[in-house]
Amino acid sequence: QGYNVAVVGATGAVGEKMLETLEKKNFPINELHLLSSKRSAGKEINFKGVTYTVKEATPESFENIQIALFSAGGSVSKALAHEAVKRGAVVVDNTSAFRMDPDVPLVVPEVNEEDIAEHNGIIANPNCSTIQMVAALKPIQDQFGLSRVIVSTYQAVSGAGTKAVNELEAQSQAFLEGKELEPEILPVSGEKQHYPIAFNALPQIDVFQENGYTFEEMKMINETKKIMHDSEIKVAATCVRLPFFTSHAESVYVEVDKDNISVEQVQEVIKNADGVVLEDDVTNQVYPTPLSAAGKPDVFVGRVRKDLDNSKGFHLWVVSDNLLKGAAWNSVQIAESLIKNNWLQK
Ligand code: 11C
Repeated sequence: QGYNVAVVGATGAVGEKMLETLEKKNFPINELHLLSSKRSAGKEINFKGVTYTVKEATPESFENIQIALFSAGGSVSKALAHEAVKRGAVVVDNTSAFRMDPDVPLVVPEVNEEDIAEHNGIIANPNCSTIQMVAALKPIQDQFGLSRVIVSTYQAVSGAGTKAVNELEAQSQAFLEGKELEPEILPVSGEKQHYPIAFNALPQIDVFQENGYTFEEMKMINETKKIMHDSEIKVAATCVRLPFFTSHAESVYVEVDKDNISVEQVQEVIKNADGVVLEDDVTNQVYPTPLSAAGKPDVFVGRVRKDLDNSKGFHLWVVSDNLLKGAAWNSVQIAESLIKNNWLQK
């Protein structure tokens, strides 16, 4: 049996990975509808040897659609997700539009798959940097309890979209040729001030909030508490953009509840967790990097070590492909879970 599936934002960086993931997982598709904003409509995309013309997404596009994967920006989701639900579709939304809505489950299947059952038509896919962190934290929370998380991120430019990828490429070339850099996109498209990303590090991802944190940092803080079902966990984040294309890396400090936990015990629970791969052998210089994780669907963890001052404190290095587990792969996993558990119909 196949399902009628719509991919909204099919021409974007995540949309492309969604199609790759649907193909790779041999997702049961009856009809595939590729949708986008007016600007990208008319483009042609090949899926499993068939050429599809991308159509402009309108409310009527969702007639007879059972599963709609949205990744065309928050404004498109706000305008059309409820229209899709009204017409009988279940929406998996990869934008920040509904993530903190109490009526919308926010899901990383390895962490809180059961929340999908509570959906009222929309399930939100968390922010990429949150997804990989909570996947690594869940086995630690389950086994040892978790009271505090302090994360610093090292994020790829693809998180900011195709224009940011192109900007890094062009600036790198210009820099090596000794030319002047003319930043136009990063740190945030549409902001007043832009800075070069090539050979640089930008401590701003998304816009600043009144409390001095960026929206990306607040997403990591608020989404972590919601997904892990614990509003008491203390979370702080500093999010930084670096000049590489794929995968986000994170230095994560955690404090567990239990006493006398060893590094080996933490490594063991991470090793046994679904969707998480332990790559941690410093004697042989084994640890994940953005390049080694790119193109793979898992979350990779290395450099597990004990804090030198706090006996309940541990440091981890967490890396994952931001467009796969951070976006497309997680969305398709949610869609698979809807089917497997009979959660499509309410
Ligand atoms: C970045 N994490 O790397 C962002 C991209 O809320 O889904 C994902 C934005 C989001 O810029």
